[in-house]
Amino acid sequence: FISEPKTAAIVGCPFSGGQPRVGVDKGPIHLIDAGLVNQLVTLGWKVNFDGHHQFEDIKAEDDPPIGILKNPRLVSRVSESVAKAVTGHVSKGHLPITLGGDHSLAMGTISGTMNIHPNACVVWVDAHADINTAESTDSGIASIKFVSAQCFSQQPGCTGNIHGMPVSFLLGIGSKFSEYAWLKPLLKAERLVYIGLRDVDAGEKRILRENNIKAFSMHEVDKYGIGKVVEMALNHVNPNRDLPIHLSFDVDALDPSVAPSTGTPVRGGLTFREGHYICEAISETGLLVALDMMEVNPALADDASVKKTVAVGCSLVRSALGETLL
Ligand code: EXY
Ligand code: MN
Ligand code: MN
Ligand code: MN
Repeated sequence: FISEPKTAAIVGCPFSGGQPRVGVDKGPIHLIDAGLVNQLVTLGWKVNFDGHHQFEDIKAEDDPPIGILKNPRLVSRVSESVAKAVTGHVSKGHLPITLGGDHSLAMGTISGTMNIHPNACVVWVDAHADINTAESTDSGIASIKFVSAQCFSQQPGCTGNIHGMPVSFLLGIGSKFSEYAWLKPLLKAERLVYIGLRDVDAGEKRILRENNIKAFSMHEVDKYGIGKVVEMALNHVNPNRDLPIHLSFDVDALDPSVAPSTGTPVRGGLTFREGHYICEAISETGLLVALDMMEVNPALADDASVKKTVAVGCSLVRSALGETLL
């Protein structure tokens, strides 16, 4: 699916409107400043990067919540423009690498991929399922009286931060909002698989069950090992290994000891090698058509932690683009 000479297009997205913490908008700037472009050139890629993606700004006072959704218009318009950029790259046989920024951007990246490859499958690597709906919100908060001892969530259920919701928008489940009319439900539940989950709200668990969505939590990673998990995940979404793959990687899938600088860290995550193995195995399929590296927040934690998180973000991208150990 990628034309020769193989070309990557960096879509740097300094955007934080899908969540409340400042600093995640600086993630792409740090990843680029760490030398990502040259690292990919060294791997044999032609790399297109002509500055970070520019968004229109919508002032907070012009963007009041719609129901529970926070910054709804801003998130919608930014994702829509990211979708256009990604569609443009994919249509030319280039591999877009979207650097977040928060994970609400994946509404744009995955729509952008699926506009060209409607049969693409999505591998979503994350501590979280990011599949809340406006409804799972209230039901979540009303039905849970405790937070799982394993979870760090301050608040059970959807918070209205749209980075916890992009997957439901992509699947077309939950209530529809006219501001998101551009977002077509192109993704089918059977073409989606998760790896790394460990902080899933009660309402989200119900959505996963009701829609028969395949998910490999950290429990399955412990039980089967990462090699078997990736094989089972691909067998589910891509049984004949002939469909294009969109890999959406939230850096918080990694254990906080490996990737501390992120807004919603959850202990018990993927090791450094497990994270890289996923990227290597997907690269080996030769089917990767788009990649997201999301939720690097250089404003959180000390300098050494920031360096470590940015470095691991770059090395995950390199692995997905074919860097091997030997
Ligand atoms: N499930 C929680 C919510 O919906 O607010 C937490 C979501 C965190 C999402 C991070 C980006 O992966
Ligand atoms: Mn391009
Ligand atoms: Mn996420
Ligand atoms: Mn996450």
